[in-house]
Amino acid sequence: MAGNRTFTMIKPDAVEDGHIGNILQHICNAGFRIVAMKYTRLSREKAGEFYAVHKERPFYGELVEFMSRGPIVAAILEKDNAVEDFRKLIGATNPANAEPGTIRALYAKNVGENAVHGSDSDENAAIEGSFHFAGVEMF
Ligand code: DAT
Ligand code: MG
Repeated sequence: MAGNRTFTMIKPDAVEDGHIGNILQHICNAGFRIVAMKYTRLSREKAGEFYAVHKERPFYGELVEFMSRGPIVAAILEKDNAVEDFRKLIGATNPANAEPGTIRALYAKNVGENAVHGSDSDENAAIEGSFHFAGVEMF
């Protein structure tokens, strides 16, 4: 059965460009409930840990630099079929391939600076949510 929680980050590019409010509005309008949320910044070390699965990829260094260069908004979101529905809402990793109207089509710059993160499985949603939030910060 599909789980009902996913994890997201509004990435440094979208924060720098002033898109926090618009992106949160897309998320809420799509029927996601906010379970947990914080405005924070990843250290290089923490960004490296979060994206450790991509350690061998050629873009890993660039990704860690980018994700630690400024503040982000981290959040846990709830909705039926959350992981899949959220991936649909954000669109493809490369905004050039993202469906019109998706968050990445609207706000992402390129495949590296792509505005938002969305978990790719129920298992990773739980791991990523716990990476950023303690149980007492989830409502
Ligand atoms: P997604 O964020 O859509 O789940 P992913 O898990 O494959 O994509 O990659 C994680 C992040 O790494 C992605 O959001 C941006 C960066 N990235 C992926 N592919 C890249 C590439 N070809 N060049 C530069 N950065 C890339
Ligand atoms: Mg991914």
